[in-house]
Amino acid sequence: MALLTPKDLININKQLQEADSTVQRVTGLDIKGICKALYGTSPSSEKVGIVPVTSGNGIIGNFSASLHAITQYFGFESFVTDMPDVSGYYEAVRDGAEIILMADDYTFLAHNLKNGKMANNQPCTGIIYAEIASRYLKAYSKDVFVVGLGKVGFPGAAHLVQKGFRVYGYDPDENLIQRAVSNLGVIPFNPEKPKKFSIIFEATPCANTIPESVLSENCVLSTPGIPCAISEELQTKYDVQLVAEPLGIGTVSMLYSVL
Ligand code: NAD
Ligand code: 2YG
Ligand code: MG
Repeated sequence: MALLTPKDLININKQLQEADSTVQRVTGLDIKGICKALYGTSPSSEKVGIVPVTSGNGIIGNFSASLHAITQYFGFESFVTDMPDVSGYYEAVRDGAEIILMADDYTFLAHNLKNGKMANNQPCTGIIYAEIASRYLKAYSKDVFVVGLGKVGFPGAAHLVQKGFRVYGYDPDENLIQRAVSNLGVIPFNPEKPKKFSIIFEATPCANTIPESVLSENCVLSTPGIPCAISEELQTKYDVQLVAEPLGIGTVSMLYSVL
């Protein structure tokens, strides 16, 4: 289990602004536009209550404050409760929250108390990063390389298959490749047979997961994975369009999915 650190979340507003302008350049839509197109929903002044949770590894410095900044950035009214855990949940509902955001070490959820809809961060993150990749305006084919087929990568791969892309998948865990082949029709990527891609979606907790041989000039790499999948050197060498941000894109995907 790879947990965020306070350092990942430094300058979250700047990270979001930069990600938003990259998404706009790559797809022609900003992040809100992507969410609207993906879920067919729009916010109408829903109030979001953010509840800090102390269980397991406990509070992550900057986590609740970052969720506050992210929700405000995307135009939601929001507040962080003073108390954590059950007392914080009580406080959030008492003070008018319509959507609850909270996370322990295993689950980060959004729960809309008005319509009962609930979202999990992992599939919502995979789906939105895959959606962004799929909308690359300069893609030269329908081939997509998916690196990492775990809790974030698998739903992203499923979304790409459902959108009609030809998905090549890689994960060092052979069981996960087999699951993606039999459930989704993913084509196993063979590292011995190099192939170049203009669209790459990555979701692993490891650095340097993208081999140089798959990069084409000006390809898009859409990746929620932390640390970043590619070195600055390779990014510059191939002029890679990098969409990477630690918390906001996945969070707004969750919020739009429960509207
Ligand atoms: P997971 O453990 O379920 O899946 C990760 C997968 O990556 C595993 O199947 C693993 O075998 C595979 N992997 C490891 N090394 C690899 C390599 N070299 N090449 C290909 N695959 C490799 O984890 P997850 O829940 O899917 O999360 C993936 C990453 O996304 C983590 O870093 C997590 O912190 C991050 N994440 C980011 C956001 C965000 O908003 N940016 C949101 C959720 C998760
Ligand atoms: O309330 C708090 O401060 C903590 N209980 C939050 C714990 C979140 C743990 N989860 C993660 O670090 C992530 N893997 C999930 C967050 C999605 C963005 N990467
Ligand atoms: Mg994100």
